[in-house]
Amino acid sequence: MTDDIEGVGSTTDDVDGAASTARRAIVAKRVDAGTADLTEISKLAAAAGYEVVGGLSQTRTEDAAFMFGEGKVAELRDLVRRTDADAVIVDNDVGPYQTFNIGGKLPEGVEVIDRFTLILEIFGQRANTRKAQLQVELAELRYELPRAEAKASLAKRDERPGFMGLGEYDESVERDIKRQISEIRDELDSIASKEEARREQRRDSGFDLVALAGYTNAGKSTLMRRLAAEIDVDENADRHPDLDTTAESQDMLFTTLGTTTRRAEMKKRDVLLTDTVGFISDLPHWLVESFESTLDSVYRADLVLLVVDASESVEAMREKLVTSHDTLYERNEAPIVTVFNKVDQLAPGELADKRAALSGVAPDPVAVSAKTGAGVAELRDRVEDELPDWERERLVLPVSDDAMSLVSWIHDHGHVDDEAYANDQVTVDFQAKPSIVARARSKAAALAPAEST
Ligand SMILES: Nc1nc2c(ncn2[C@@H]2O[C@H](COP(=O)(O)OP(=O)(O)OP(=O)(O)O)[C@@H](O)[C@H]2O)c(=O)[nH]1
Ligand SMILES: [Mg+2]
Repeated sequence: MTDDIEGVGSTTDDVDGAASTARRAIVAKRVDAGTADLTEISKLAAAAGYEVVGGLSQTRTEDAAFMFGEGKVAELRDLVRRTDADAVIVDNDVGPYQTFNIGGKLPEGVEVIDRFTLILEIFGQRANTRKAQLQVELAELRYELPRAEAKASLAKRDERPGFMGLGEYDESVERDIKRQISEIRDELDSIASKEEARREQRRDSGFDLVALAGYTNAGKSTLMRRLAAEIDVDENADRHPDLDTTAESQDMLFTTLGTTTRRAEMKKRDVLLTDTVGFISDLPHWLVESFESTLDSVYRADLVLLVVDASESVEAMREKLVTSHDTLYERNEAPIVTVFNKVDQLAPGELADKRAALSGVAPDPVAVSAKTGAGVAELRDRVEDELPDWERERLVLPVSDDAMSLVSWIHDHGHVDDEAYANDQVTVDFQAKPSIVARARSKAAALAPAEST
């Protein structure tokens, strides 16, 4: 029996009394070979607000009717009774028929939930922007669509006296789902193009866009706060609305769902850092696609920081690195810097061993602790090194009001190395993105009499 899961308790730390209202869940998983690991599904269940009251696993081939063996399902029923659970969460791709069958063996009212439905539940609870809500709705509809299609074609085939019209009804349900999907897609597209315009606007203002990516719980949000902390103090005055999110860190999966952007000033470059939803393994493509536009900020960044939890085993790190690279390389053109986070958790020598073991998938990682701040200065330097190169330029301008506002524009959009005044002229030596340099030149040309050397 595997009723007790070590190290996985309830994470419901609500005030007295609230805990008793938490839904109680049994987690269950079947694997073909080896031993089933219930850790992740338990964490997901906790993230969705369940109190995990028991676990059950089985190593055997899939049973077509019940997913598990029938004996195991009987065991599951006993466990549900003993623990008074409200739900059974199965960490397998349970088909609708299997879900129905398992449910039939359980006490009345006990829900059978699969991994995807559970993740959708979490997303649904945390979706607090229009975009996140639309994405959750889209994922739900895409989950329902094949089920509705199957029903419609079954009903059509089975149409017989007494059931007349049912096929038509199911077909209209199917059409309705398709219509809703296309409406949501349209709305998401229009949100995405607004966001794209905003990214371009920010680039035009001289910002480099850096995105944090990586698995859920890797420490992205903690690192974001670490990198943004110093500048945040004097930035409060003119915060963009979406910079004004109190990033939170919890030892919980999918803490961050929406996208948060904050300013992180480096030595020279002005960086906007974006934190977003974490990856997780074993998601069906329809679910990943539904959340694709959330990851646009990663795919369209100037640089991606791929954060990995270095306190995990080499095997776990390797798997996550490979999956992350697959996800990123498909759509991403920006350079990627791998960040080994949580190095405060490592034993002496462990970091060197992990670096060596993972050099194939993570060639030159920066090791940091977002928690203690160790290695963060090195990371800042690395970010500046890896960002697309700036161009150098020297402009000689007449001293006039227009020229002075150009000089201050250059200060805002690039990095001024030297500014010298002589003979009614000002000479500005600066570095900036090629597009900014080009604009500064044409602005300078519009001033008369102007020279550029
Ligand atoms: N020991 C240690 N813990 C860390 C470090 N960085 C983050 N953590 C912890 O790891 C957990 C997850 O951190 P988050 O920053 O929320 O992780 P995330 O990648 O944003 O996670 P999601 O938003 O769920 O995708 C929290 O409990 C953090 O306190 C670190 O450098 N060292
Ligand atoms: Mg986060």
